[in-house]
Amino acid sequence: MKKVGKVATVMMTSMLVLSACNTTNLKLEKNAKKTPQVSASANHDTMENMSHGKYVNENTILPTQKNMNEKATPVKIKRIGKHEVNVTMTSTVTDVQVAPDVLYKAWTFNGEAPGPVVIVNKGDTINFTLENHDPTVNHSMDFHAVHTSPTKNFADVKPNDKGTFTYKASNVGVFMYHCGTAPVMMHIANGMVGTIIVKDNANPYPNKVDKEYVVVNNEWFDSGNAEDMKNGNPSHYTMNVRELANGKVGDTPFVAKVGDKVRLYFENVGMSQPVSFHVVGTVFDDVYLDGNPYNHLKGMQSVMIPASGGAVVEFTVVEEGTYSVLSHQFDQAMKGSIAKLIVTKDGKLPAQPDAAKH
Ligand SMILES: [Cu+2]
Repeated sequence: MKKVGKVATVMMTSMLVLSACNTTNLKLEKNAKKTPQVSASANHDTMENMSHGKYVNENTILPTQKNMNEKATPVKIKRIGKHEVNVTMTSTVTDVQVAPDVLYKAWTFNGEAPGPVVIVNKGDTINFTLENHDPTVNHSMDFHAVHTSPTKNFADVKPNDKGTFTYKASNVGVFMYHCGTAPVMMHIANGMVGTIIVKDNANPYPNKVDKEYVVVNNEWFDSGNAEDMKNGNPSHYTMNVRELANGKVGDTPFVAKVGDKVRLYFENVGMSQPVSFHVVGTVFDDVYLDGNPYNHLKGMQSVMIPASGGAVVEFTVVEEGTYSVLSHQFDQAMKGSIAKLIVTKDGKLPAQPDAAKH
């Protein structure tokens, strides 16, 4: 698991244990020798080291995808003008570990599930290219951050082909992206989801913050079965966390120091369920629904985020401790919609983090 922080991971908690399920906290939990948690990763080092697993979605894997397991690669974002960026992503098939000895053959963007965080600036024209490495299935990209014709610019890209689409990111905020190929439900449930953040550097959020993280909630269906998806009862949730440092996505642990003001870019990429987003032990001093500065709320305990919705939340951590970042719908938290923010005096990880309480 040594590189687990460098790729997006899918981590599932056991029904019996409320435990961390983000990349960094997996390490913490292991170090702390707590009750073992069920974890998952799209990381190939992990794959190589694990014993032979069984795909939980075995019955739904297409024969041509059976031997595919493409390595995670970073999203390519190249600025070609003051207000123009080229973004290139792949659609592919990647093994995702959903529990010890249990694999999910996922459809992914860039070999990650959820896919990589994309960051652009307000007003940018995005030239988006999707390289479809899947040998059998069409895929596409639906960015919630743009105004465009879906039929033209969210169009399918055929297997082993690529397509380029152009649109503008006019609205600041935190948005979902997903594959929009029919049946959309299946492409979303199989892992083709992620987060795009549109920043406004000319008019940033008013508060100065010490730490920024991207937190992404997702749903999984261990059968891979369309009927289960239609019934909207996920077997697992995940809460992935990525650091944002100097505007770039990093992989440092989910930590803060006492007195820090923390900003979370939260996005609910799950297929169907709303999420009651909450951080144990604090109050959201400032909330911007969908990350838009005009949607400003104060003093919120929990924020209801619809499927596909997002929010920017800010709070200050005043004491040391382990702060659960979770859906307060506890059926979801018990199935994995929980991560843990470690707060220490110096902002460094302790050898033995204390147990979360709620
Ligand atoms: Cu797709």
